[in-house]
Amino acid sequence: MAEGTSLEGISLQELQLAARNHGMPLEALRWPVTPVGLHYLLIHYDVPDVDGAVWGLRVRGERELSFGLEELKRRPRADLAVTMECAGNGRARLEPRPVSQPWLSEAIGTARWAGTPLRPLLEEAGLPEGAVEVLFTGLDRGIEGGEEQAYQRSVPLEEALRDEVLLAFEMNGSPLPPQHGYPLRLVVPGWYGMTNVKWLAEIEVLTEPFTGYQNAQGYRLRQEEDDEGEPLARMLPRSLIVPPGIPEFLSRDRTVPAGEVLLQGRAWSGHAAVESVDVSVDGGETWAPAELEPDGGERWAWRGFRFRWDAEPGEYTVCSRARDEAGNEQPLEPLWNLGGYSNNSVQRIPVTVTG
Ligand SMILES: Nc1nc2c(c(=O)[nH]1)N[C@H]1C(S)=C(S)[C@@H](COP(=O)(O)O)O[C@H]1N2
Ligand SMILES: [Mo]
Repeated sequence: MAEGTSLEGISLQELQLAARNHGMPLEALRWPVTPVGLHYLLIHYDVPDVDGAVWGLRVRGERELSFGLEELKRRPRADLAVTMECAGNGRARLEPRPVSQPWLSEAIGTARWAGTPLRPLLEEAGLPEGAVEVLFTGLDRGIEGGEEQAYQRSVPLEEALRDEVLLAFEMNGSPLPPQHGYPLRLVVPGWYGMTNVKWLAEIEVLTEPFTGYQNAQGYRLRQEEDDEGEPLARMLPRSLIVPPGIPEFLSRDRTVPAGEVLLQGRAWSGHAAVESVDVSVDGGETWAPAELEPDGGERWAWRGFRFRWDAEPGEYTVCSRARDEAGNEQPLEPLWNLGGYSNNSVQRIPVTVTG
């Protein structure tokens, strides 16, 4: 068994992480934009206490610029609905289980982020000859993999220059709350959550790839400790269904009365638009197409789907499977990797239909 993995039950350390970093209750899939307090949360270290009145952002390109919060708010404004998912979503369903934040399938949310586009700011600072990446540094510090660090992630230059990349100071129409990065965070639509650096303090254009912990050690797909691995980037397709009927308290297994059951859910992919979603009520033996809701022109937000199920009494396992226009499809079984990343295998909901 690889180091740092466990076939045993969740440890108190994993529970400690899980109690801080909450998921989105799946019934919140009903809302196209997730209410702020229901959006998932992932904080590697501590929520920093930032005074927006004295906070400043440093931007280092060919020149060094600095901005206060009010200055950033006076710049051109853009807003975008963006579905965000932690790269570790699905980790706790891998066997052996990689030991880290033990997500099942709820590390998701969609917010309407508003802020100022990144690109013009980088252009004002000037892109040095040979620029390859842009480094984003947060104010939060901690120790990870034995290294003391600020939370820092780099983004390839061509991604950082996409029109949709925002420096966001609002979430769902209000200033960012402390836990989501007040006063400013990066939003890179389509990428897994770790890229969207919160509590931003500094942005630096790099002429060499960043070799810090969160890019070189963390967030890579590897089978063994000494593999170099592939860096994680865009979200693979995933779909989730609002659990139907009512839950049993402890197992959260569902009970619904026989008759027509409307199964509703949402699907997304960071690679390409969602092309189709299929639904199964027999654990993935047979599938039927769900109806996609109109996409509302929001490429970076999840897409609603619905399926009418004529449910007869019995025991069922309800599943959904999304496919994107690039041909990526959710697998039926998880693909294991050391860090427990990007497990987008299909959701399985046990449902009892009563007569
Ligand atoms: N500064 C900073 N930014 C961060 C993190 C962090 O711990 N510190 N966590 C990252 C990870 S792993 C994820 S999944 C997302 C979670 O964003 P949310 O808590 O707003 O949902 O923030 C990312 N940005
Ligand atoms: Mo994450």
